Amino acid sequence: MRNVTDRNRSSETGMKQDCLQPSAAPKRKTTQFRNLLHSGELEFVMEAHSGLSARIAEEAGFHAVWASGLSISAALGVRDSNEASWTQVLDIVEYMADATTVPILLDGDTGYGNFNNARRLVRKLEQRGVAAVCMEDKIFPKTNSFLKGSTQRLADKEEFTGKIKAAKDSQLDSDFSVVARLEGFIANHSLEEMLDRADSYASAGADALLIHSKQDTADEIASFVAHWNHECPIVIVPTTYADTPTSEFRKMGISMAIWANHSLRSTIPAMQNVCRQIFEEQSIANLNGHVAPLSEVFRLQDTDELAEAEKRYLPSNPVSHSAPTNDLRKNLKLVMPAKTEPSAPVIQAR
Ligand code: SPV
Ligand code: MG
Repeated sequence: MRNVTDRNRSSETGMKQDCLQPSAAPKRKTTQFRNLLHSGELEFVMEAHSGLSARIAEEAGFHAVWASGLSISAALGVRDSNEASWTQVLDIVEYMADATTVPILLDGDTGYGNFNNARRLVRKLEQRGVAAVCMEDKIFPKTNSFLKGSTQRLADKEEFTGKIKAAKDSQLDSDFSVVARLEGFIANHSLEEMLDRADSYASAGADALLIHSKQDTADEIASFVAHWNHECPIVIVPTTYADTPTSEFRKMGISMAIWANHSLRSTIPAMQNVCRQIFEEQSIANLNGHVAPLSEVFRLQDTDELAEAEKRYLPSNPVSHSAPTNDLRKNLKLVMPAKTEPSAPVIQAR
């Protein structure tokens, strides 16, 4: 089912509006993401939490971006406990999609409610050019999987299965992907239960399964894949087992590894150091290359594109409306509004 016309979808494909040629049309972002899931290679996906960080991830070479719930909430100054509303997250992820040509996989937490909220989320993500969503089998409001001492309550298996099915049934673009994330290992459930849930979610139409683990080795992941005999691609988040060589993941047949929070974490010492230094020195004279030059900020904002567009779309001799030229003044008369109207004079052309 593909009832969305490509003509209206330039923001989704990352195509510039002026190069819409069918033969040269790049794949839709949803298709790009699906192709990554099924590339037969181990693909790496980089975290981002803003338009800027998403663009930087793409420039580094990543073919897809993880819109991390932890990072987005941290950047907003709130906790990873659904304190940011789902529409606030949607607004951020829209900036990220606009700033990139690679697909975005949104960390959609639990889908922000029940099946109904999840399917509305899918429709809104499609409208905003997001290629895929990941939803985890926990209870709303969720807490971060690595938060020590937090209770990680799993959703009922049937309820979450229905949520995945509703999400899949509601997508308009057949290549939009729904990744079902299993938190069973995080919540200390057994491998048997993980396999049972995985089976149920895959049967409901999940396009991939994210198997999460908080161990410092990849043993749980290895035990799961050793018993998992479905085609459904496996996604992992090797934050705590960062020392496991990626060659191990390849041997296990993992499809995608997400570097889930490292862009956000890199900004924290950078901001702390520069703030401390400026505060202590009461000066910005000695930053010595610790901050990007303004030219780099402008480049990342694609300021040149606006300058080019101004040449195309603005009149070559612009007339200022706030300060009419003397020539123009001759053709204008000053009209004073009636007493009941706003007090500012209105300039009216003859
Ligand atoms: C996130 O990045 O928000 C995630 C991954 O959900 S983790 O924090 O590792 O649970
Ligand atoms: Mg998260």
